[in-house]
Amino acid sequence: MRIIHTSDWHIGQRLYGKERNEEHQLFFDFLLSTIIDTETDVLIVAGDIFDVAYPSNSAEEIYFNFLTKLINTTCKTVIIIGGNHDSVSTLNAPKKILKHLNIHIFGGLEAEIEKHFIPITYNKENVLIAAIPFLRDKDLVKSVAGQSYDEKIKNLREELVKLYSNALEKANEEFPNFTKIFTGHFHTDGSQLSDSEREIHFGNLGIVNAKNLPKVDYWALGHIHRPQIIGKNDKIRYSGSPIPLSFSERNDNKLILQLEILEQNINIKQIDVPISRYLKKIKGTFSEVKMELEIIEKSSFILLPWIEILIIEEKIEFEQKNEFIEFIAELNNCEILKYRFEAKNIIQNENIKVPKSLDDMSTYDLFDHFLEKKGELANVELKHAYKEIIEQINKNSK
Ligand SMILES: [Mn+2]
Repeated sequence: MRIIHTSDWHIGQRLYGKERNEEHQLFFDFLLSTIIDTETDVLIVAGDIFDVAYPSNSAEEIYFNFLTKLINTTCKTVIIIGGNHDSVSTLNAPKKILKHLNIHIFGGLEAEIEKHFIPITYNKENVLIAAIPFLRDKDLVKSVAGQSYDEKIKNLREELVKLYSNALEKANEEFPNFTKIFTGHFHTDGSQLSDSEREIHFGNLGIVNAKNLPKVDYWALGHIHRPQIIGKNDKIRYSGSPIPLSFSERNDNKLILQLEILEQNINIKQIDVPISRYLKKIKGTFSEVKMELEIIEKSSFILLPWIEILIIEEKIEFEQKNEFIEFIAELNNCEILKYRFEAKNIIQNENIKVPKSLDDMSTYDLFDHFLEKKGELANVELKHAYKEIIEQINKNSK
């Protein structure tokens, strides 16, 4: 049996306001052809299907088009769980009808854990997938009055481990002799982050120690955008996001994981996702940056490269800055997503002082900025309360 594990698609994501739809479409074309070429039987998507709770029509179209194309392939079972970015109700809306196509959606936690069990038998190979989504605070504990923030977090982590241990116990009773694959969308201890998982820092649950997780045959995890093995155990894995979601991920190897299960042994293979768009950061003086920009080869990639620039000079002359803006406007081998000037010495002309643009800041960054001014940057409790408010607003604005 062949299974593909992927996660953190974040369909509909924007980078400095730019749509990523073309990149997602190219990824789905690649995923589809990989599934067909390798005769994959099962697809697992470990959360963060969409970037926002209420995705745009074009984001939904990309998603449903892909699912439709899967119907005529060897991939007869699709398992999709909700991540922290997904709205449970958005993801679950087509759940009933998709179930008839063997596409199993778990936007949120069901009342009974057994509802998350998907037993699969192909070629005499028996696999049980426990498709458990991102767990929200309310799924884990009722809030207890008078409990400190630290106590609450500790409690949440313990409850998460308990929930999974209980799931494994039930799975062993109901499906003995099945290979057990569990999904999860959470942050484990020791994982390497990039810039695009900002919600983590406001994390409900914080970090789970992988050592405490029950021993299953494979953990198909989502939430962290860099692909990685956790705790040197190659059966606990984050597949990472298929496209770089921030400039900090520009040098990451983006991939999907393929599990080959034979006589209950799991063999794991990484399959690289081709880069459709090159992301590059350039830092230097005016002339250094110009030189680097000129040598970028457009033709090496399907889509136009996207560049982030930081110019550092002793002092920045107004004319020089204008000249540079004209220069980048005429480039056709790449697109400049963002540029910034920084003078090493005292800035002489007030006009060239570029404050951090609001466009570059998320709601959370902005709140961080506010906390910093108030000397409360380390106050996780306030961050947590803020996150709850933002989530409530997003929910109500639909
Ligand atoms: Mn994510």
